Amino acid sequence: MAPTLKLVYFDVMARGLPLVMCLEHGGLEYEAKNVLRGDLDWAAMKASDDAPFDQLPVLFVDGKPIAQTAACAHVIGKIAGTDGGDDIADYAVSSMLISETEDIYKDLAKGAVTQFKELGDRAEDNKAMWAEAFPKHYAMLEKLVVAGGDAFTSTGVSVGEFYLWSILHQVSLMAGEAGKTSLDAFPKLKAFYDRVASMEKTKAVLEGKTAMGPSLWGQYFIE
Ligand SMILES: N[C@@H](CCC(=O)N[C@@H](CS)C(=O)NCC(=O)O)C(=O)O
Repeated sequence: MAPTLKLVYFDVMARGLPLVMCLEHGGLEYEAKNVLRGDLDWAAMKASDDAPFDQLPVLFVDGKPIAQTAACAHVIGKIAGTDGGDDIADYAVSSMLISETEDIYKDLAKGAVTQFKELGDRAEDNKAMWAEAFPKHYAMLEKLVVAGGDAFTSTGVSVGEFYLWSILHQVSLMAGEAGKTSLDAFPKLKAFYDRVASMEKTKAVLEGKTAMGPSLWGQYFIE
């Protein structure tokens, strides 16, 4: 029997988007709680054993809390059968993409202006993020796009791909506003991004038609 799943997160895309993408594209039933919407008391949850590292997201699998976004994605992939499974090459690529996305996330955390963090004395970090970090990540990813010119795995629907897409999407929203890094210079990566963006389940996620509800998708990273 499929395990029961409950995702707890805040009111922003950030680390919620990759997990909702993995859950929805994996065709899994899940309950979602948004602590900023008041679905539950985050302070009380933090004080309990339900937040293993005092942070969100937390994915409850049959009531057991799993923390760390990457770990949650791996678990979702295993449950949904979208982690590459017995195909070791696909499994490896999907796993690599999850770790690579975390590296991009680190650059964002260092250089980006967010809903809650102003630029302050990080002007150089912000410049380096746009001029060096993103182009370098994108160029390396471009070389890994293989299947059909718009996918990284033989299925094109692994958790690693949805995880990566979720951060590309958030960077694209920033880039759209600031006009600083565009996927246009990386045609295969762009084809991948566009393919996933055009999927019906992705559209439903972005339109807020998921268990997380319409209020989830505030843009966390601004510029
Ligand atoms: N390494 C963790 C980082 C999680 C994290 O930074 N969570 C932030 C929100 S994105 C958080 O819970 N902040 C609220 C708090 O610390 O109270 C992961 O991958 O999930």
